[in-house]
Amino acid sequence: MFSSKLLYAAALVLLPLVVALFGLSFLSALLLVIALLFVRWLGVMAALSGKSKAPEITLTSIGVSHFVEKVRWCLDRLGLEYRERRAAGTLGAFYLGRTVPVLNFRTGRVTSSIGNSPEILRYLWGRYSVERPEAAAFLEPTPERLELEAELDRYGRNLQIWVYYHLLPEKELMLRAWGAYDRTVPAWQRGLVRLLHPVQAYMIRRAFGVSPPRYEKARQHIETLLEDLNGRLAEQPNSLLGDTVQNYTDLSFAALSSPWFLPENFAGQESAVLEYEELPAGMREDIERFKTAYPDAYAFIERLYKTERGVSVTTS
Ligand SMILES: N[C@@H](CCC(=O)N[C@@H](CS)C(=O)NCC(=O)O)C(=O)O
Repeated sequence: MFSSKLLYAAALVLLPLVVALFGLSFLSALLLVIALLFVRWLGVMAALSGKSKAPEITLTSIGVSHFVEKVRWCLDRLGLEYRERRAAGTLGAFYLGRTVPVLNFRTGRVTSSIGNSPEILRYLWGRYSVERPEAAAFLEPTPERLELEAELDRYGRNLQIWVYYHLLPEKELMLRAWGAYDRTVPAWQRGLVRLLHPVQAYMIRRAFGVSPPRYEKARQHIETLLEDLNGRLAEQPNSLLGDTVQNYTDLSFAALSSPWFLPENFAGQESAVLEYEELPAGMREDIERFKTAYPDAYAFIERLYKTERGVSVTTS
């Protein structure tokens, strides 16, 4: 339930309190420090000796992240086996300074990590274009794909503002989106995110500058992108860049659209994390507009989710 690194960090933080609480002598405190360092060293040696049970690939995620979905989809397309380690939303960002997705993978005897979805996809391409050239071809980062990916990632950030504008006032929906009821999230994190909800909501509001004008600007950016992609797809329905074979930008567009597309069985969860019917009216209005004003983009996302993820939508 707790990772060994986390337990070790907690022990370090609690050590001075233990010393103060029990009025330990200098010698006893020194022995405690040496014991902790010894435990840490044993962990390091176990990892180096190859006896560590760390899986080949682990994806650090939160339940509803569309940036995680972008990477998850590419891992699945590559046919890789990986484990997902799901955390509660917002805790990692504000207390550990890390965003999700993070890809952790064994490199020889050590485990390495990369954060930020574009960098993760570059790593996957670098490694698997050699190991599995055919399967990895969709990840080739051509200049056009990189340019489109940057635009898509911007769309993903605007969608964060869009989601938070609509959902921050809805405590229960927000908690659900942060994984407070997801049993694959460690229980202590579920409890913590519930306890800290007002603080987390405040920090999110500040971090994203969530406000009516900011929402309006984000919605306009979202619609500008949807309009552009809708136009491209009306002419070339198979792929955003007109390729015969879909590439990672196509999957990224579908994945990053998940906050409004609301796929069922998102991220292997048994039902949609948030149901269309329970969303605030303003959010539903926006979703209806995205669907009806950009039908080719919507149909493209729907088709990709159906054919590649075996799921249908909940927005009808
Ligand atoms: N540029 C980053 C953005 C990642 C991002 O913003 N992730 C959000 C979730 S969608 C996050 O980590 N939120 C903090 C948290 O929930 O701990 C990427 O492409 O990976």
